[in-house]
Amino acid sequence: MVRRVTRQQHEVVIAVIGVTGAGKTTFVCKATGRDDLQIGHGIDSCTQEVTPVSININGQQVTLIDTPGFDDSERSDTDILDQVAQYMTETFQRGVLLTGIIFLQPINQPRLQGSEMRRTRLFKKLLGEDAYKRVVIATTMWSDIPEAEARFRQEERKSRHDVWGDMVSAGAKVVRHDDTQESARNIIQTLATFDTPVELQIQRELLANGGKTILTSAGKQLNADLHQEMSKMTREIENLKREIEQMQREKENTALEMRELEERERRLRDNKEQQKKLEESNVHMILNAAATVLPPIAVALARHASCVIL
Ligand SMILES: Nc1nc2c(ncn2[C@@H]2O[C@H](COP(=O)(O)OP(=O)(O)OP(=O)(O)O)[C@@H](O)[C@H]2O)c(=O)[nH]1
Ligand SMILES: [Mg+2]
Repeated sequence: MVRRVTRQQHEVVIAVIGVTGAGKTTFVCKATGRDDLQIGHGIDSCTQEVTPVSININGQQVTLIDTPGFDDSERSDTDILDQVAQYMTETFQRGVLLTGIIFLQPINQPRLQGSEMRRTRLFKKLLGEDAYKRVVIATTMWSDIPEAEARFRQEERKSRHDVWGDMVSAGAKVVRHDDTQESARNIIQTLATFDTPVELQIQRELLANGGKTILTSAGKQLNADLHQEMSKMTREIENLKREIEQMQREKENTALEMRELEERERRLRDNKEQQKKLEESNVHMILNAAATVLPPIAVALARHASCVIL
């Protein structure tokens, strides 16, 4: 049974969340100066476990919690959500309470895609509206695209209520992360000023329902998204099946038509040959008739007759 406990000591604890490849581990390395954490350089997702990393920044104990990213190449969002939820609940029970959340978002995505919208919705459900004021949305990968384009994309996400707008209205901050230690520490500093803990919606909900992820808002959101995706896939499969059937029918028709075509071509060739034979055979007969059937005298008579007529 999950039990609620109170915060035992003040320390800054910040969860770093975001999709895979957003730069979470890089951020933690930059902020702490650690170089032993695994950063992903390929297309595969990298961080496998929730990993707390503690450091003393200007005399203040700060723990950054690096998390595996959603949209993992190997594991499902359900597995990642379970893992993050499990860690958050266990630490919550041990009295390790969060000061804030850094939500990293790469800004080099071509446009607002469905997958980004889905994951943003999921993060919001995980955090809960009450926690928005303790959220810093930090955009990464600025060096990958022209600055004006990155600014435009950030502003677009900020202004849209269904992306970050609702979080911003409730107190979340949107900042640019420049991939430097100074930038990372400035972001941490904006959260370190809070000296009270924040409860995430998922922690509250897991306490209330005995730890069942599916009953939390994030779990329900993920479930609804999965249903929607499954319906879409079912429709796509049905369409593909219909297209394949149609192609097979067309293939059968094509084979029939090909046979028909070949038959006609064969008959045309036959006819041409026959016609040629017929022509040759005619000439042959006339020549033969003139040369062999009519005696020379008959030919002479015929010539003479035609002269008389003329
Ligand atoms: N240009 C640029 N590259 C970055 C930045 N942050 C991270 N990267 C690069 O992005 C890649 C992924 O970085 P990670 O820190 O492993 O990303 P992650 O969010 O921890 O990924 P997972 O562990 O898979 O969830 C690495 O090649 C980093 O060098 C950034 O701010 N700018
Ligand atoms: Mg990582």
